[in-house]
Amino acid sequence: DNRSVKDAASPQQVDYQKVYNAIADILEDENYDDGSYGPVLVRLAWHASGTYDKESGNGGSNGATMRFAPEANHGANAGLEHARNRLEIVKKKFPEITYSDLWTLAGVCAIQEMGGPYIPWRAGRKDGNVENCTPDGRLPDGDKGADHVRKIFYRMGFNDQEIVALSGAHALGRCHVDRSGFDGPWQYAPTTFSNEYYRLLEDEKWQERKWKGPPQFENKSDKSLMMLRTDMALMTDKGFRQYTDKYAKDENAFFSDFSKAFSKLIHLGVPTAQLSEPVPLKKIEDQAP
Ligand code: CCH
Repeated sequence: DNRSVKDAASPQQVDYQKVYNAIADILEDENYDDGSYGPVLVRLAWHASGTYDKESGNGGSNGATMRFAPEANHGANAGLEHARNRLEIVKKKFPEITYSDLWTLAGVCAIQEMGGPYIPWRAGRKDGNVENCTPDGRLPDGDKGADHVRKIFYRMGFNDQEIVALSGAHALGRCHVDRSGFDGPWQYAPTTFSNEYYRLLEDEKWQERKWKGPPQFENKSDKSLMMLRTDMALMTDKGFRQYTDKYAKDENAFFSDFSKAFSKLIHLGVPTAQLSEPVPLKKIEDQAP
């Protein structure tokens, strides 16, 4: 219903490279987690977008409806207030950008600045109202298997190869007991984007962790890393495994496929007519000093 969607500033009025640089400026904080807000910003962009339902066409990043209580309080979104609050610093400097553009742009910035591939990004998302909130249950549960993962991601319009590529984002960040109930990082350098997730899935021995928390796996060698059941499915399910093998061996293939799949994710459900041409967003290291 377009009448309930506020008109945003025309996308041409915003200098997105400046916004990008302002986000890059607030990524690091030695007192937060592993020293970076990057991972939780990637999770925000993903959860804002991953509510998309291709049948009804609703959900997705257009709207930024996680600002409102029903969606902010969905169990899957626990902890994302850290990301949303951090981005308020940038929103104050650039009030003309919509939240929905800001959150997806922040995901792109975080991935690129943590060493990941360039991600094509278009501007033009409009912020919605509380009525545009999606129902709970559209995002995946970590304690389930391949069938659940397929059901959730097929609903967004992704195939097996894209599911495996997107999951490589778990190279970043960690699980927090007070957010999801799960605990720990997937790899040893959780603020560096790489194909480590696939390599460790295949090269480490994984066993069920014995603890009071929800079911998760730990690596036998030093028990400092974790995998969710949904992560393990990428190794145990034949349809997924071929791509896990490929990305474990070939980081360039992973970077290229991740870039396409993540770009698709953050534009799901946004009417094409609303979107700008792709906006070139340079990494800080590639900008003239
Ligand atoms: Fe994820 N993810 N994710 N994930 N995720 C969690 C954390 C991150 C699942 C469950 C969890 C994707 C797919 C899945 C990130 C990016 C992506 C956590 C811990 C759970 C649980 C949350 C906490 O406690 O803080 C499941 C299940 C699936 C699929 O089946 C996809 C796709 C992406 C992005 C492309 C990132 C990044 C994090 C780390 C967040 C942080 O705060 O460190």
